[in-house]
Parts: sequence; C-alpha cells; structure tokens
Amino acid sequence: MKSFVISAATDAGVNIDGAKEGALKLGKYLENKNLEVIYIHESKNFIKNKDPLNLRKNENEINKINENIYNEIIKKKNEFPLLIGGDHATSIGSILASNTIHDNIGIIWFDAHPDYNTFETTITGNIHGLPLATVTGFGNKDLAQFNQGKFVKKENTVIIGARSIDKKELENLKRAGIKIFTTEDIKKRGIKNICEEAIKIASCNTLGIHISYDLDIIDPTFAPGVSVKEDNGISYDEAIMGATLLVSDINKITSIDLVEFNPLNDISDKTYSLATKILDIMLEKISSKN
Ligand SMILES: [Mn+2]
Repeated sequence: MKSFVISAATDAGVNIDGAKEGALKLGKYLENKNLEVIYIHESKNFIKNKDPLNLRKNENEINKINENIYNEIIKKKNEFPLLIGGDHATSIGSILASNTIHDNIGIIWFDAHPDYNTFETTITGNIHGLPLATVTGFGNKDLAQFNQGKFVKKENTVIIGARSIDKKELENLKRAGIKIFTTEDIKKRGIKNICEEAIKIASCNTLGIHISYDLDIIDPTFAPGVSVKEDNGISYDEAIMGATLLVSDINKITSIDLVEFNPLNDISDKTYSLATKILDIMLEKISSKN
C-alpha cells in the first residue's frame, strides 16, 4: 500500500523544547528513503507559552496544527498515514482523521503516560497529556472541534507501558473504563502476550487499529532523547519486539504515529537510531499491506 508521512514539527504541547526538531530530523530520514513527507509547521509568529499557571497552554496553535493534520489525512484517504511528532498532542489530528475515514477504529497507546487528562484535571497544562482523552470523547471537545466523525470507542482503547499516572488522571481512566497494561504487566507476562491481548481489544468489532508509539515508553537508558523521561521503562529488545508485534498483522492497522523524539535530550544519537529502526520495521510492513 502506498504510504505518506506527516512530519508535525511542533512541541507546543509541552513546556520543554525539542520535539519540533525531532519531527524534522526523522522527516529528513524518511525523505531520504524516498517517502513523501508533508511538513506541518507552527504558525510564523507563534511564540510558545510556557507559563506553569496557564492550564490551556498554546491551545489555539495546537488546534490549528491538528486541523491541518486531520485535513491532510482525509485528503489522502486511500494512502496509509504515518505521523511523525512532534509532541503527542499531534495524535489528536491523526487519530480522529483515521477514525473518520474508517468509521470505527481501536487504539493501541504505547506510552509511559496514559495522556488521559482533561482541562479540568491537568496539573501542568501541557496539552500533550490530553490527547487520548480527547480522541475518545472524554471531557470537553475543545481540542477536537474540526472532527467530522465520531470519537473512538473507549472499550476499543488500550494503553501499554503506562508507569506514570496522575491521581485525577487515574480517576478519569477508571470512569472511562480504559484497559491499561503497565510495565509491570509486561515484565510478568511478556511483551508478546500483552501485545496480542491489546490487538484483540482494539480490533473487537472495529474496522481497524491505530497505533500510537510514544518513544518515552522505552527506558531512558536506551532512549534518553524524549521530553519527559520515566525510569523503569521497557528494554531495547522489548521496544523493537513491541513494534514488530503491533504491526505483524498489518492488514488490521489503519494508521501509525511515532512521537516525542527530542534530539536536544538525546545522547550519542541512541534514541535517533532506535527510532529509525522502529520506523524501518513499520514501513516494511506497511509496504506489504493490501
Ligand atoms: Mn504520550
């Protein structure tokens, strides 16, 4: 299947700089592999707000970028979209577009953080902590006003690798009934078993699965180049195996994100080379998709 890449060069969703440069660097890598890369940039005169007391930081800019991502994917609805972040707030555009195109998809959220805050529960006001709640229609719809379709069903949404959950965020997750596999679960049951169960949950009565891969799921020993590091993450091998397992039945997969690469925090290009390895695995599968 023909694919295209959206490089969402923004880190407006987090008060730490660098994910913008990550999108450009991985975009360049994919361009050099002869893929079509559409770059989406922040507005020319946009100045990022980092005020800790502002709990709706950069909301308008994030909405503009997500609307652009959404429209680009809808326009090319017969091609496979691969979104490169940028911070994780950019997944709002990609997931809602895929769910509009395919009517009803599930989500596998591969991430150290559930990103299930709302404007009411966020402590930081960094919108990259709100995307999963947004796309499942939990809380208000301020970050999804461009959406023409439905929201993703909560029962088809599954989180893998979560190990840093805010107190009120956990209440949101419980109320919504979202299935969570923690890093502990991965250690106990193995990454293969967890990925297989996640695929079952996300594909039950849906027409496809969206995979959202946040590099901070990986332990900082192997992937220090992210904005918000969390210790006790998955290993290098589990990161590769996870990517491989999630796309193993590629005909089920409608769309993929790889987000939160931050080259300003990287050490000796460790995260960059792991990210490109993950991308290669996914792209090989995508090209074999019907
Ligand atoms: Mn995330």
